[in-house]
Amino acid sequence: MSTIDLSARIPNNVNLSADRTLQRALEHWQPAFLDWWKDMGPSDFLASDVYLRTATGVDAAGWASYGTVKMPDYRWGIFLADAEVGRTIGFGDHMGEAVWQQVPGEYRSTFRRLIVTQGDTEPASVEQQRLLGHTCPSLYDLRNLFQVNVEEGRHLWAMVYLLHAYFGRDGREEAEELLMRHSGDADKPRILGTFNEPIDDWLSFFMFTYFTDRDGKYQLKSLAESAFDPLARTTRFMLTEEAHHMFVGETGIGRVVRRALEVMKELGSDDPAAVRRAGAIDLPTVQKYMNFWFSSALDLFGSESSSNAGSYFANGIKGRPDEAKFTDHREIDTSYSFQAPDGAGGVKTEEVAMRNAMNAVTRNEYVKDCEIGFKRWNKLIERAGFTYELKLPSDRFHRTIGAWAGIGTDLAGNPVGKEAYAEVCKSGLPSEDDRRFVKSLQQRVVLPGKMAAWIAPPDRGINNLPVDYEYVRLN
Ligand code: BYC
Repeated sequence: MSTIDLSARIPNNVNLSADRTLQRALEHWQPAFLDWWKDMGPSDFLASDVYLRTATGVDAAGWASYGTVKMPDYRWGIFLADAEVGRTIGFGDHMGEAVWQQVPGEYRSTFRRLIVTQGDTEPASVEQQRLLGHTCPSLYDLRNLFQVNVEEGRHLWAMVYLLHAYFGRDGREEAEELLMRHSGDADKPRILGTFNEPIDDWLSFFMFTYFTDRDGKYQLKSLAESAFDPLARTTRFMLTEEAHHMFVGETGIGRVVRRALEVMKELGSDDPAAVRRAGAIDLPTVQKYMNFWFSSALDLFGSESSSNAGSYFANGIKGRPDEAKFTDHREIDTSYSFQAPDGAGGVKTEEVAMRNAMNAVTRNEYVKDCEIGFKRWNKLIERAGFTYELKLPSDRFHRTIGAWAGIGTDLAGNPVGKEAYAEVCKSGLPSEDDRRFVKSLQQRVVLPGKMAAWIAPPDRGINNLPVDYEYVRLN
């Protein structure tokens, strides 16, 4: 591929047409990415025409250009949010110094590792979701799935850009590796646990986009504070796209709840078995999926007490989400206390240096953000005249990372014995039977405007188009 083709093909604001080194790296990587997309991306929809949003610039007009495109022809671009003139480091030991336009040698391997970890999640999620298209509940949802997928692809490009532009040969090698690890692969799995779980039903997809993508939002917000300016600017732009992914999750769960309520009203009963017989997903099953996906997303924040997190903060590598809203940006002699298991079935208070508690601080902000959807869904339930309440389980429940890893608790976070915990998991997490039931509903609906029986239609279509617009033409 000639270099002129390359910069025309890749919308960017990084002056790609003048950067020979970057062009050479991308000439190599771009065909490998396309091969990966064909092998590991959405299965079977390569020839479909999809109504997609493409970022062609960072301003209001450019970041959301809509049009119909076949996914392999999607123009994955490279964008950094506009530079902030005179930006200085906003936290840690380097606070007040000018931000870095190159990676300082002493932090190089740490930055590379964080960028690789972030980059790894993006293609992982596309791989996890690759079979979902076959069971889409509507063309509207199919289009949203593909929009999320192509944008995760673009987020991979964003991290690969940083690896290529700032990390030389080892960056190029890491970029290749990002296409070699695969979700759930026994030999070369994705780096973070959750990203190796398949997502093979749409309820899980909505949970993933609500809970897991929101972890993405908070990690990106923390990286957007980084002293390494290209990383900060790249992640700031990624956040504009991330909002749609969480919209898909929040409205998806809301539509499942709405459909359950319609059926409950028709039946005049909230009996879960009757709701299921009528082809909708009962609210207790929705709650169990929430318990599973929330606990799994919490693990993505790392441990409450983490010397890694402490040194990221001290060195200006990764801050807190919306760092400016905190009062102390150095946190030198401050501490953070949290509740941990005491090893004897009870709870004790632990105190750690605030710097080492940054994972917990970020996670707390995430949990607050998760609660917003619950208010909306519970309002739907209340308005429909039912008394059920959907709620977040305790952040101690069902954990595999951090202070509560492997400790049995009830849904409210009280430590319980082994047998009682097995009972809580049985009633509080999706059982084989629940999963079978949800899967039994997954049937492809592709008539424009039609919805599967287990989900209500959305309130409105995409970009002011009607809900019954043919968002995907299946060629
Ligand atoms: N799985 O000190 P600790 C997204 C490792 S999602 C496996 O407690 P630390 C997206 C850890 O690496 C956002 N390993 O934690 C969403 C460390 O290993 P070493 C992705 C784990 O290092 C949907 C050891 O355990 N972005 O964008 O402070 C769709 C001790 O760790 C896990 C990022 O994650 C785990 N869950 O923080 C698409 C941002 N947790 O050093 C996309 C970049 C911990 O002992 N990553 N470990 O060998 C980070 O900032 C950090 O790596 C973490 C962990 C927050 C993940």
